[in-house]
Order: sequence, then structure tokens, then C-alpha cells
Amino acid sequence: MTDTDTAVATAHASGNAATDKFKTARVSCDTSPERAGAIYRDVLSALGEIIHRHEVTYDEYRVVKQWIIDVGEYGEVPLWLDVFVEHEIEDVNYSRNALAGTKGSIEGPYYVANAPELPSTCTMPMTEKDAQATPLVFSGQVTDLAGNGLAGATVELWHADEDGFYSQFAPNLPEWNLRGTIVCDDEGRYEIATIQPAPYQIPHDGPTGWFIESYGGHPWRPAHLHLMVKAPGKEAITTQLYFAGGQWLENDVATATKPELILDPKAGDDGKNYVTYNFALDPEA
Ligand code: MBD
Ligand code: FE
Repeated sequence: MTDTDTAVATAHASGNAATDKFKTARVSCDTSPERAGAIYRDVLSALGEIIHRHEVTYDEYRVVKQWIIDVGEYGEVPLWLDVFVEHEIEDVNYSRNALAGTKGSIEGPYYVANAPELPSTCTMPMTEKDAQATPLVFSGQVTDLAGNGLAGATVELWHADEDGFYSQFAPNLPEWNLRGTIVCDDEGRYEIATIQPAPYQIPHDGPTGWFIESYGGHPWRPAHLHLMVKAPGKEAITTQLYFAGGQWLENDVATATKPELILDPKAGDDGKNYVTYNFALDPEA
């Protein structure tokens, strides 16, 4: 390993980790040839229309071809797709199912299944360095649409540390740092002690960063918590929670914020931030 590998989470290293994780579960679906053909024809004709509208040059075509090769070689396919495309997929699936419960948001590239279980009142696994950050006590209840607490609910929580690093996608962090599967009590309640995450720059020293630079954009996401909430007989939700007044809320590079998903923690006398947020789950489709 070089110094760079151990000191920072490069786009290349975290990208390859995300690609490898994604590949461990080979995905398939039963899309019919008719539907596949209709989607591909529409994608290609939209692309053709854009090429004509902007009179895309041969040099531009070759630059894009090289860039796509680079995205693959750097392992940034999950990163680029989840930042720039996933929010549309999340949106259309939310609307189609007409879910009435807590809003969803994108999963992003850094979810890891099967995080160790923690009791309903718990402290997230964290390093001594993390423990210096502002504590956040996050409590609430998983309910049905009528507000009844749900037995058997779990809340999977994963988030970055103050430096913007996710365990398993950055070097030198304990495997399950700031990741856990919280097993709620019999009424769906939880009280999780963690830390305030900081605004987050997606890895931008690789092709995703060059892409952002090419149009004069920025690589920032507002500070966020990732969650997956499940209960027996209910639709699971994947979502994110943000922080009122936080930077980048209005111009998240991943276009994944929603007004219903913003926390407003209050500082307690003990120097910790406290917030309550409940999750309402729709019945299973
Ligand atoms: C993240 O932490 C994230 O949430 C998204 C959507 C993309 C890259 C990194
Ligand atoms: Fe994230």
C-alpha cells in the first residue's frame, strides 16, 4: 500500500470497494423483451435528439467514450449512477406505489447489508476520534400509517464520520464503524446515540470529479444519515435524514433532499443534540 492508500479515501479505492460490494449480489429482473425494447429505443432516440440539438462534435464523442472507460476502470459506476441517476428511479417508484408513509430517498453506493444488531437503546459503534464530535441522540418510533407502534421493526443506520468517511469504503476504520441494525422495542421505539455527521464531499479525484468540474459544479452533499426501516408486513423504506439550516440542502449534488426529511435537533444542557423522528410504514404491496 502506498501512503495515499492509507491516508485518504481516493475515488479509485472507495469506487472499487463500492463496485465489489455491488457485484457480490448478482441482480436480475424479468423485464419482457417488449418493455426492454421500448426503453432502449426511447433512451437511444433521446440521446440522438440531444446529439443533434447540440451538434455534438467527434472530439466530444471521443472524450465521452474515454470518460466512460475511465468511470469503469476507476470503479465509479455505482458512484456516478447513484449521484446523478438514482433520484429519478427513487422518485418514479415512490409515485407509482403511491406510498403514504415516510418519504424515501436514494440508497447511494455505501450501504452494506447485515450490519451487527444493536438494542433499541444503543450507541453506534464509533472511534475515539468520532466520540469528540457533537453527540446526536436520535429517538423515535416505527409505526403503521395510523400511528400504531410496530413490533419487530428494525432501523438500519449508516453514516459518514466527521471527515466524510464511510466504514468499509475508506481505509483504517473499524469494519462496522457508524453502522448498525437497531432492533426496536415491542412498540417500534428506538433511541440511538451517534454523532452529528458533517457535510459530505463525494469522492471527486476521479472521473466523477472530472465530470463535475467539466460543467463547473460542486461535489457536495448536505450532512445526512442513511436509513433503511423495516417491519413485518410493511413496505421497507430506504431514506435519508438531513439537518435544518445545513449547507448544501438546496443544491445537493445527488438531488436527494426532501423537505419532509429534515431534522432540527435541539442542544441539551449536556452538550448533546437531541431529535425525534418517527417512521410511518405503508402496508406491504
Ligand atoms: C454518499 O454518501 C451518498 O450518500 C451518495 C448518494 C453518493 C455518494 C456518497
Ligand atoms: Fe451518504
